[in-house]
Amino acid sequence: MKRQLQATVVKNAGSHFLLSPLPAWKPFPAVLRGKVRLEGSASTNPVAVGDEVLCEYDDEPSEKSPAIITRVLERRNHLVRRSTNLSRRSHVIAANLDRAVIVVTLYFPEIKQPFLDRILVSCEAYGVKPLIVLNKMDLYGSEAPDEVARFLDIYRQAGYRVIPASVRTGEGIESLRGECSSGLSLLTGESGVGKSSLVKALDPSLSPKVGELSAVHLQGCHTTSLYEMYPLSCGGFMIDTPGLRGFGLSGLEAAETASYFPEMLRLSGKCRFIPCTHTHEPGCAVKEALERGEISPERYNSYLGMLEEDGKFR
Ligand SMILES: Nc1nc2c(ncn2[C@@H]2O[C@H](COP(=O)(O)OP(=O)(O)OP(=O)(O)O)[C@@H](O)[C@H]2O)c(=O)[nH]1
Ligand SMILES: [Mg+2]
Ligand SMILES: [Zn+2]
Repeated sequence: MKRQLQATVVKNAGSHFLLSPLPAWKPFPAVLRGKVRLEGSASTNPVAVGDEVLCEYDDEPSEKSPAIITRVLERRNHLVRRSTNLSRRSHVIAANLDRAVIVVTLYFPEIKQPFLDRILVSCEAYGVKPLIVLNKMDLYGSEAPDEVARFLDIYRQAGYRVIPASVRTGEGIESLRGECSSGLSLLTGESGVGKSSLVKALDPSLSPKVGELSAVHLQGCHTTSLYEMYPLSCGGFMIDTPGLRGFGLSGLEAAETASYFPEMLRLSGKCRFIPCTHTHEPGCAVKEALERGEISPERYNSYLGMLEEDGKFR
């Protein structure tokens, strides 16, 4: 007699998965039925961590006789990226998220602001609430406060919540725990910024693998290689992910792009010409705000970069 169960994907190891009937934490192995595999051909992975699925099993599912995933239920939201801007296929990072925690560092590794902005745009486009963690505060020393202040200014002015944090000193950990104590959170960002270290800091009983930075380039070594969810003792669930190398935006229209910059969206309708690309048009409210310093040049440049790319690859 086959039994059916609804469960959440808590680990994705390519063709093998772990499922758990959340909020209960009882992970068991599962595999995909061939048919389900084909349905999601637009993306490289039809099933992602966070997906709600239906599965069937005979007895207790085990490594030897895993449950079989028969259906992926409709997603509340999901986050997608293309591995490069030229690739047509997209990769679903995770599904059914309450928030995405984007981890960055000013140095070690050095921040790539346009990359952060692309992840933020993607969160806005896919309806996932972003939260920025500026990690490794302990390393910035006395010369960096100006740069820290500038970073906080840019993103807070744009309308984002930014938590300065340090796994070493514990700064910001309590605030982050407060944010992540319910629902499902995703940790994302470049390799080596401290995503797995943050999981450990939030709940010391957990032990995701933490890597060293490469001595030469002071960059991460891609220590985390799988998408894996952890139950936090404070109540929420957290997905640790492999460090991103690039973030190709998937299927965004040029005209939409500005609406995914909250500080530009606020001005929509105030430009003389509608639609306005906020590039060459006279009477553009966005460019006026830029001149008054109410929109940061860094964010505006990221926007221009996205438009340019969009034109190039279309
Ligand atoms: N000084 C300092 N080092 C940190 C902090 N957080 C993490 N690290 C160090 O940064 C290195 C990388 O940490 P990980 O947690 O493995 O980084 P990750 O983002 O999970 O990296 P990937 O799994 O490769 O994507 C390790 O040597 C950590 O000890 C921090 O707040 N301060
Ligand atoms: Mg990691
Ligand atoms: Zn405009």
